[in-house]
Amino acid sequence: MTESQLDPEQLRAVIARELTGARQRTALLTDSVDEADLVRQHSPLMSPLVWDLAHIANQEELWLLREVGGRDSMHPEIDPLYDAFEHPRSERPTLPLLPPGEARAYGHEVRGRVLDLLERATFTGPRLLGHGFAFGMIAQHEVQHDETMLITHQIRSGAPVLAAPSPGPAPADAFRLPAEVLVPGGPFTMGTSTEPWALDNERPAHTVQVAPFYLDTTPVTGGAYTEFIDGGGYDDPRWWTEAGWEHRQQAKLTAPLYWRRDGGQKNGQWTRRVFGREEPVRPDEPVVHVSWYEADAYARWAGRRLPTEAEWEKAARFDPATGLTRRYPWGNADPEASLANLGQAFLRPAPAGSYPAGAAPCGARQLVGDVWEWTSSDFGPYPGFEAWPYKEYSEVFFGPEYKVLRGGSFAVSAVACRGTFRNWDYPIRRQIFAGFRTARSGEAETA
Ligand code: AVJ
Ligand code: FE
Repeated sequence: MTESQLDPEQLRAVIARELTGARQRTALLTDSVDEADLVRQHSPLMSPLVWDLAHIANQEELWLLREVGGRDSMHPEIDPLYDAFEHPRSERPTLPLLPPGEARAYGHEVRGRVLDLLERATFTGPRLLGHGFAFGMIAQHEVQHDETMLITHQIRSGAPVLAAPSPGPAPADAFRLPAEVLVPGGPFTMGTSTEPWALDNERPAHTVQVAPFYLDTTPVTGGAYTEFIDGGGYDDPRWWTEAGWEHRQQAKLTAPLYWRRDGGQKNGQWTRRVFGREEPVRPDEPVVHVSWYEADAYARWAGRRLPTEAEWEKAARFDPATGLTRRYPWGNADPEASLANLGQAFLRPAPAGSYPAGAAPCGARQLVGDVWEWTSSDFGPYPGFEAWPYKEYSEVFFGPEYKVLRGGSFAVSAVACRGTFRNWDYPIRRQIFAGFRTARSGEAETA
């Protein structure tokens, strides 16, 4: 059910549910640590959690109370503190930020007024209100910061504070899956002009030609990645791009972030730290916390390459039986627990081959959820792109310095998850919940 098929009362209920769900997740992430932990900067790459907390409230106030509701700023003096473009993350701990209690109170007050506004909203008139877009954008913004805060939780040292069950074992058929699947060549419709809450960079829908290619059925696993490490992959410049090799040398990369060898021994067991707990690397789980450079090197070592963004989306959305592009790998239905690992239900990706009900028509599994997947593509606008409602969401990031990630991770909430959703980051970044799968070009079809 997309937001465009709802009457105003149904839409109001969906918005209230999404805003409330986002706030529950925010509360879980910020109530689980003490005040000192909230104001501490756990890494120069991340804001203190208390900054995210007030920034969520400030964006909600800016877009819903001021832009939509026509109100004045509640606290003009703090607005610049929570503008992501005024202060880089590394600087944020030095700012006179609202202390935790005040940040929570601010969020609570904004939310109360937003729910009042929602009661009266008609979803007509200004473009921002159509299909409740501004509300949807703000729910998505909050859960995006929930993922950011979960990254901070993974970085932080100290006793574990988050707990979640582990996903079950992969279904028996996972062991019989072919290593790769064929995606047929030809045109398909990429992006969207109809998904009401899609963000500007996902628009508009446009036709793209994709040559036939093979794609890994599942994301690359920790076990496969260990073979790359043990096979000397980090020590052989043949597998790396020039920039990648330079970075590997300078950053002294030897394994994914958070991995280490048990007892520091050469042939010891690989372990990794997961939200404060050290555990053996699980060979059947998608590898996570690798940079684009590492993913790209692995692919070359394996005699393959990363998929382009268009290839990824065609694999995930194109249905050869109808020639239509669908919302998700499994069809047009919204995500739910049996289809994909989303929403921080587990604090880890599920074993490779899980979620058979969520498979794409080509047979690939786990394209949505589990781990963000690096693609070979730079982040750029689709033909006909229009920045809306603000340039700082995506337009200012377009360019070759950012690589696109697709599919969402276990830390993405369903409201911010679509077959068209685009994420981006620098190729050196690995604190994000990123993995990858590999591809190879198929034979051109002869008539
Ligand atoms: C889409 C994840 C790259 O975190 O920088 C949050 C999302 N934009 N607030 C980011 C976002 C503004 C964005 N990413
Ligand atoms: Fe933000």
